[in-house]
Amino acid sequence: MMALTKIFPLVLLLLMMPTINAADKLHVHDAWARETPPGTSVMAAYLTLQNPSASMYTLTGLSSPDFKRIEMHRTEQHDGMSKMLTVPQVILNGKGSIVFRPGGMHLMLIKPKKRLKAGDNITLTLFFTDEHSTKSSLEISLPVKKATANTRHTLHNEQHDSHSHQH
Ligand SMILES: [Cu+2]
Repeated sequence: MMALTKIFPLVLLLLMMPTINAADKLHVHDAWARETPPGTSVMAAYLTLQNPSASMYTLTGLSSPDFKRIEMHRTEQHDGMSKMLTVPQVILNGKGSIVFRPGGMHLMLIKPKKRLKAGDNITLTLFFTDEHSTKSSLEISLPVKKATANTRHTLHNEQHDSHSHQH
């Protein structure tokens, strides 16, 4: 009886948790979203995901209360034209990292629910599955920033492409 009363609160606690959150082990660095002019329907965001564990994760998608939807994109050069392709999921190897950066793989934040300016913060949830198909998620907050002189030239292509986005 003694043991049972000790175990019961723990069982209750486990039941109340939506998932055992394995993604908490992952590290996020350099997360930011690029400020866009008023009326723009897409924003690009960047971050580095680092996996200090030996387990493999698959990033299966993202969501945000601030946007209608989030897509993962890859910029590719085709006959001198740059083009964005949707990436359905990304593998994060054990001890590996994924980099979303200007000019490469990036996050496309689609249809903001309000105008977001430099200094604002965006909440993002990243969804993962592990090797055992166990789902987990990671919630992060990232700042909206103006593009710096350093990133502006690489951003040109994405900015250009976002105008031709069909959403
Ligand atoms: Cu894109």
